[in-house]
Amino acid sequence: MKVLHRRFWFFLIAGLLLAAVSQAQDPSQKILVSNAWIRAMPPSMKTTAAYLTIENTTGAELVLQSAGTTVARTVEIHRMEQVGEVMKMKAIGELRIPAGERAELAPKGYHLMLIDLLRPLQEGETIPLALNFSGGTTVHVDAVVSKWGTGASQ
Ligand SMILES: [Cu+2]
Repeated sequence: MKVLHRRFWFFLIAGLLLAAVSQAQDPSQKILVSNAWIRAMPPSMKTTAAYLTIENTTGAELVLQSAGTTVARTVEIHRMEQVGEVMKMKAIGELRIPAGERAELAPKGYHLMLIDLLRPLQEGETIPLALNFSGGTTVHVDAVVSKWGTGASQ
């Protein structure tokens, strides 16, 4: 009886430790995404942009490789670039975020381009975005549709 008890406690404690360790190792918990919003557009527009802030507390470089959403056929990572007198958008393959740093995707800078919208987005509704990072980590975030942003990342 006594042996059985000891075993019980051993497995209980080992199980709790394992759970704690696996949670600490889940990199998605160390990728902090905030201020996610999508620009509200007239219903005739088939593209719009999503903005958000990604904070990398994983301790290693983080690479955003792609993104997805249920409301657009394609999502591209874009950057605004000065070409002569005008600002132009350019698709970039990936966005690197060094350890301990944050990337602000905001108007006039980096953004996620939602291309071929499957339906018009209503102001105030919440749209799920999936951010796919190198190493197979995906972070899900809800972005609110707004004309002017969340206020924090305007
Ligand atoms: Cu763009």
